[in-house]
Amino acid sequence: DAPSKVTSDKTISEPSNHHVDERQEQSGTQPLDGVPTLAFPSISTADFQFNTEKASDIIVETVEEFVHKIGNGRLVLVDISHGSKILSLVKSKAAVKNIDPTKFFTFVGDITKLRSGGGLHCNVIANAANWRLKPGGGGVNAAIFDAAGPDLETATKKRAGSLSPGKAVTVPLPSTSPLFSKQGVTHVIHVLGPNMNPKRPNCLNDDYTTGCKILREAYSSLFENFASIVR
Ligand code: AR6
Repeated sequence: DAPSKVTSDKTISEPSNHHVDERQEQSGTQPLDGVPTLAFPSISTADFQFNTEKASDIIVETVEEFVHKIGNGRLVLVDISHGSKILSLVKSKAAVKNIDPTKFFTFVGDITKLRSGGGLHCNVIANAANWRLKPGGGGVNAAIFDAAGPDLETATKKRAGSLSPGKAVTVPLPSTSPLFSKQGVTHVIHVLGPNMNPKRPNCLNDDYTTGCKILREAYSSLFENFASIVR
């Protein structure tokens, strides 16, 4: 069995490479390259105003802990903007800790268009949700509910009516959702992070002892949910 070289166009035209055929036959429950991948936004650091320096430490530490518990799965921290402070902080701290760059990396792009817009297939995406698990409200939550269509709200309601800070819930996406058919997303994991914004519910009023504990719990819960999908 010859090793497959999946990155070159030349390989695709090689008739002897049956790996290509296998990939085309896949049902959509796995990414095309066969590697389960979770794309996640930085929880709480925009609308919820959580300190990015502290958040970056927590992301890198929880990733380091979970990267060995997800089999051949990968974790990708995504942000929509090129000048993303959280992405650059996490990138440098992950490098210092020598976290395997094939298992964890950062990516600039719209989390709802990773396959069509960025050529990165992620079968699972995380959402920085609100406690009611409702569409709208701006940020990544509004973008994901918009892109997924009404299917996501219906499927979410079947799983949970609300979420406490630090918790996550996995929602399997119906194949009728455009996020499934166009982007290959089979599951959305809603995560509720700690809130430091006085204009939003459950504001922690700068209590970073509690805030850091909740953010850590949120990422652990997110990665555990992803690990259960991979298993
Ligand atoms: N693709 C990738 N990353 C994005 C996108 C996108 N389309 N949109 C935003 N981000 P936020 P929070 C990044 O504010 O701080 C909502 O209203 C963004 O740059 O979405 O946890 C909910 O309903 C940032 O790095 O989430 C909640 O009420 C990250 O996603 C509240 O906001 C998270 O930013 C949650 O606030």
